[in-house]
Amino acid sequence: MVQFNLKGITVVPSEKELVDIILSRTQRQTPTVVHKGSRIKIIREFYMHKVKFTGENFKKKLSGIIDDFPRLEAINPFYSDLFHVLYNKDHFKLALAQVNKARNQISKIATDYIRLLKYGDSLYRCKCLKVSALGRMCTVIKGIGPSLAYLEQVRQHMARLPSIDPNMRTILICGCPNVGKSSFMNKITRADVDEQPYAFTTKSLFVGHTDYNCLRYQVIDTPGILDRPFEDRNIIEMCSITALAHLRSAVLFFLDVSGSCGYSIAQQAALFHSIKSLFLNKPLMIVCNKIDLQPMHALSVEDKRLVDEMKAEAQKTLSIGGDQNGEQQVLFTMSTLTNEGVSTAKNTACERILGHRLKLK
Ligand SMILES: Nc1nc2c(ncn2[C@@H]2O[C@H](COP(=O)(O)OP(=O)(O)OP(=O)(O)O)[C@@H](O)[C@H]2O)c(=O)[nH]1
Ligand SMILES: [Mg+2]
Repeated sequence: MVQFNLKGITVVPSEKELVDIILSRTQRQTPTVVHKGSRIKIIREFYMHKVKFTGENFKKKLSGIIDDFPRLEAINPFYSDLFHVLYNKDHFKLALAQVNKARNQISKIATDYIRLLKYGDSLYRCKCLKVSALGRMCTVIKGIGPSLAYLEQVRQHMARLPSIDPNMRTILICGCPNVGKSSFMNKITRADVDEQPYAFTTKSLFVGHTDYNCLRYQVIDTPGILDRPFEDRNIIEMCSITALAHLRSAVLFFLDVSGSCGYSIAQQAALFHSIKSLFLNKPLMIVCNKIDLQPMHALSVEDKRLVDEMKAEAQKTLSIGGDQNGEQQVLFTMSTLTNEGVSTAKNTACERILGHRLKLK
């Protein structure tokens, strides 16, 4: 699997910059004077060289752009899906295809005009052909202006994405919005994720690292997910879904038992059941957060039943995933405010993902 270098893509110039770069290079790096009295062969070669040189440079620059961007089929499926969620795969491929088409057109213009120049019979005629060739090349470049601008935007956005290593030991934090995912992330890593008392504070994936027993673990904080049909989910939620679907990780499903997040336990349980297929084959833990506001023993009968249902479901997922010790603890309680249960949850998650990976090996 090709490692996808998010930050290594060079700046994509605008169409104007591209034309300026290439034309000034032609001016600086090719001979500048030819005498009227020179033999016609010399004059033709003089202008042919200019056309060829300009065409090659355009082609080199465009090839550089095409090669720099990742081939979506060759990179890790997590990244190719995330790419699709964020930038739309079709739009991206179309932009690259247009750059490629421009490259071919420029190639053809260069060959055509070089052929015509072979029959140029005067300095004036040869010069006109050269001007026309370069002009047509620039027109082609102008045509791909929007594609270049789009690719540059993708590049800038990509450079700001977190560097997630899909093959590392990973702990993934998910759940409804506002349940305290980022608070937990900030407790166990040195990441500084924004935590606010409203939904969708976290708008993209965040990565931090934590150590346990001399090993390093990658912790991923995801944006909150709402319980609604797949096609209604927004880009922010889809980032979480992509991470859940592709990363081999221990999953911590956060449950706000106090309901202060704005979602009742029933709503959170509905979300759990709607995305439970994504938890298959992963060590899953249900973390009941904010027990400082709502102790577990004071839960209503109905809420208790919902939590028990989720617990049973989680245990089932574990045993389907080949985990024979079906009675593993899956329900944890925590308060990121008082620190109660924070380290237990973290340590257990680390042990589980380590054990899971060893088993897979
Ligand atoms: N009382 C109490 N409040 C908490 C606890 N954990 C988090 N909070 C508060 O809950 C609010 C939301 O916390 P965040 O960590 O931003 O929640 P989040 O799940 O990351 O939210 P999104 O990023 O919007 O999905 C903040 O105001 C926190 O102070 C807790 O254990 N007890
Ligand atoms: Mg958050």
